[in-house]
Amino acid sequence: MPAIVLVGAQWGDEGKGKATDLLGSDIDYVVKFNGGNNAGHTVVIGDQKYALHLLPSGILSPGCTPVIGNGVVIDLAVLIEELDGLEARGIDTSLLRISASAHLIPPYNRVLDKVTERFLGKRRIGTTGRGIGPTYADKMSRVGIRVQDLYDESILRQKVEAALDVKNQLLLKIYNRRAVEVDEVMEELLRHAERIRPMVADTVLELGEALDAGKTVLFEAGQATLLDVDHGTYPFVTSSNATAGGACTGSGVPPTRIDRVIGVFKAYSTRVGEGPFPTELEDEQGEHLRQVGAEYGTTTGRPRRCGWADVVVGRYARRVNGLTDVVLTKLDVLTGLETLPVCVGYDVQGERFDEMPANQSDFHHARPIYEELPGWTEDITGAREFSDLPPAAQRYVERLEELIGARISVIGIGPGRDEVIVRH
Ligand code: 2SA
Ligand code: GDP
Ligand code: MG
Repeated sequence: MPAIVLVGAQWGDEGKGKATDLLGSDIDYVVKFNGGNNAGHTVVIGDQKYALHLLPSGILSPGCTPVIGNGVVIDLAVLIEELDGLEARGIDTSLLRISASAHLIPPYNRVLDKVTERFLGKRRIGTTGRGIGPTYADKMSRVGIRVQDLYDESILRQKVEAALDVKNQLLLKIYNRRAVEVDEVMEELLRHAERIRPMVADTVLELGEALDAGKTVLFEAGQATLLDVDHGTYPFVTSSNATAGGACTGSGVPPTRIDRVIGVFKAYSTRVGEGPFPTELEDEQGEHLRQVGAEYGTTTGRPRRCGWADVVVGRYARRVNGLTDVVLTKLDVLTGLETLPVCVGYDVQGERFDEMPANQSDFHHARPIYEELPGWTEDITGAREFSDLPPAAQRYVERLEELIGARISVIGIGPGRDEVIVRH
């Protein structure tokens, strides 16, 4: 299986980091193709817990080459901090490759992200405040700063000056903030330029050659299907393509080379930030899922909104991403609940929707139609075969599989690397 894409099938934090780590030993290259340090992937190996933001989770697998693709936006200081943190814990980061075409998050975009949110007030998106949206906006407006610009100071200065012409107007006149100086931006951008220079590469060529040589490449998405700027719950989305198509544009590997697309689906639903969430539980049941599932943002520490599983979302993710199989995570969190409602459709002001409404207003008004499945009380964290699971847990998995329409090939039953059931 030379090229595999791994995506989030809901609103993120499904456990993509752990799923990537599980595949780690079979993977030669792992590519982050979208987003930046808004992502947070937690991987637990033995008694060690790693939180990754800018680096793909495959960096934890010895011998696997991590790649930051052209579709990523990079905050250099965060990247260096993450690299140093991993090195200090004995993780080899020397193989890292960084696309010369990836965009950099300049300091003014961090400021703009935060002040825009404040300005929006109750219409805010609930961003992570890392400057992600403004940096992708600059990319599309063709005023972005790329990794390769670091190595030609005069070009870099011209680009920073051009960007600041507009940004300072915004900061001064609209947001009543101080103007940013060209020199302070130059200093921040250039501070780590030499340190990363040996890692900067033509990653399109390197990945193409790796695939030609029969190597296995895993593309690891940040965020998820419903946070995708085109296919998510716009405008309550992130600013990149987090769906499988993004793996191609964000890495330069063409669609004809992708062999398999794995969707990671949590056994219930969570969302951080604002936006519609039909199965959200704003009661003690939601609080129960948050506590048992430890549902707090890996990057910002924000409490995640929690709700029941939604297979309309799952089916939509299957369609948009072309899922070949599903990794179902956090089944253990549902242990002890008497009944498990699964959302199988929406009621939108009297009209039934079995598929994702194309119109956002309909989705905002969607009320979940539930099918209730029986729960189980047995501790399932020790299960290693599907047949070790209590019948009700097996039924829950099989029903989700039926309703989503893709095979559930792996089941997570705890955060640890070995707390997993692989179905053959
Ligand atoms: P942004 O910062 O522009 O990407 O925010 C736009 C929306 O995208 C959501 N978003 C996320 N949702 C879930 N998990 C994310 N990563 C972190 C984690 C989040 C955290 O792993 O927990 O720590 O808070 C992530 N990144 C972006 C965001 O909430 C907005 O709704
Ligand atoms: P990602 O953004 O999709 O990589 O997910 P996060 O790392 O932000 O959030 C998933 C959380 O769930 C992490 O803390 C994982 O350690 C944890 N996790 C992953 N799989 C399982 C599982 O099967 N059971 C339990 N209890 N926790 C899990
Ligand atoms: Mg996360």
